[in-house]
Amino acid sequence: MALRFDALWRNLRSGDGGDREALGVALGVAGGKIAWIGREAELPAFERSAEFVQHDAAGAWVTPGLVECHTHLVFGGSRADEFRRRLAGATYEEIARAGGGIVSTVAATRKASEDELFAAAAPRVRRLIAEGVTAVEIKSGYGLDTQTEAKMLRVARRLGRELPVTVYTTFLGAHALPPEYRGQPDEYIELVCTGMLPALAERGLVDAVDIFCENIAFSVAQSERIFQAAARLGLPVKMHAEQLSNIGGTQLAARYGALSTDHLEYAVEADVEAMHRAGTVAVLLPSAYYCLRETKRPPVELFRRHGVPMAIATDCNPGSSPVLSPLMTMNMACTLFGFTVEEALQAYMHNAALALGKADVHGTLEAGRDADFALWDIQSPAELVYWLGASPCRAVIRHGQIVHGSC
Ligand code: DI6
Ligand code: FE
Repeated sequence: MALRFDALWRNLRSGDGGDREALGVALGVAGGKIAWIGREAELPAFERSAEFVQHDAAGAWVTPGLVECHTHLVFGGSRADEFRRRLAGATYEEIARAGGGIVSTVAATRKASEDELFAAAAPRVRRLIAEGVTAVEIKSGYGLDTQTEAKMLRVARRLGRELPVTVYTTFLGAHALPPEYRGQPDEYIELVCTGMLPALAERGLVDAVDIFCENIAFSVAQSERIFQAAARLGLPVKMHAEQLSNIGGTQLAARYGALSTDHLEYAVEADVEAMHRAGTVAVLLPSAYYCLRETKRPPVELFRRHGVPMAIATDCNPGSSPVLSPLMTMNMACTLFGFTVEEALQAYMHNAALALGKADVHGTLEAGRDADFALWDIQSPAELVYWLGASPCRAVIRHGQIVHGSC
C-alpha cells in the first residue's frame, strides 16, 4: 500500500553525534503520526494528501519531543521572599518547619481561582514547549483538601486541552500536612486514602499517585497506606524519596512496583538494587539540588552499575526549583551529577517516558507513533546540553502540527 503523507520534512539530521549520526534524514507525517522516518535516499514513493506540505529543514537536528516527567507547575503565589530568606541563611527545612515553604503555597493556591491558576501556569507550560517539550507531568499537592486538589488537577487537564502538549496528572495529596491536621498526620493520611484519592480518581483526574516520603513530610508506614489505596484503584505510583535524608521510601516504593522514585540524593546501594529488581526509574532533579545548595549527589555510578534507567526533570515548583528550562537541567545533570551528553538526552526522552509509564507513546521517533518532535539549530547534540541561557530550538511539532517556531 502506498504511503500517503500530510507533511514531509527533508534534510534533517539525527543520531547521537557519534557513529550513529545520520545526515539527510526524512520524516513523513500522516494523520498526526509518523508515517515514515529514515534516510532520505531510501524514501519510498508516496502520495500527497490534499493539505500536503514539504519542509526543508536545512540540516536541523531532529529529536523526539522532550518529556518533562516531574513538575509542580500549577500553584498560587510566589516564594521569592523565601528565596531571600534562604539567601540570608535560613534552610529549606527550617522554613518548612516554621510554617513557610510548601504550606505557604497551599494557602495561596487555596485562595486562587481556577482561572487564576490556569493563567499563571499556562506561560510556564509555554516556556517548556519552547524548549522542545511535547509531554509534561503535573502534580497536585498544593491543595491538601479535596476541593483544592481537584481544582489543581482540573487546571492541569485544561492545560493539556488548551495548549499543544500532552499532560499527565499525578495526585500528590501527601505532599505536606495541611495546617488543619497539625499533630494528626495519620488522620490526614486516612482522608487522602479513603476520601480524596477515590473521589479524584472517580472524576478521571488522576493518572498516577505520588508521596513526599521524608522526615519533614510522611513516614514509610504512612506512605504504604497510600500505595495500598492506589493499588485498590489500579493506579501507578511514584515517590519523592531520599531527598533530604534516607528513611527507606525507595525500598517501599520498589516493593509496590513504583514507576519511579525521584530526587534520591541519599539513596544507597540496597535502594538501587531494589529499584533495579522492580524496574523503577531514577528521576534525578539537578535543579532542585542546585537551588537548595545540596552537596550530596545522587549515586549516579550505582544507577549505571545496576542498570537503573535515569531520567531528569526540572521539578518546576515555587520553592526548591523555580526552573522552566529542560536544556539547563540537562546541563546541570552533566555538570553537577556527571552525566554524559547521551545520558542527559536519554534522560529527557526515552527514560522520562519510562518514568511516566508511557514509553510506548513518547520518547523515541518511530513510524506509527505520534508525530511529536523538535528541530534544533545545532551542529551536534552536545550543543543542546552545552549552551546555557540560549535555546537553539527552531521548531516544535506535535501530532504533526508546528506548535512553536517555524521550519
Ligand atoms: N520536594 C520538592 O523538591 C518539592 N516538593 C517535594 O516534595 C518542593 C515543593 C515546594 O517547596 O513547594
Ligand atoms: Fe518534586
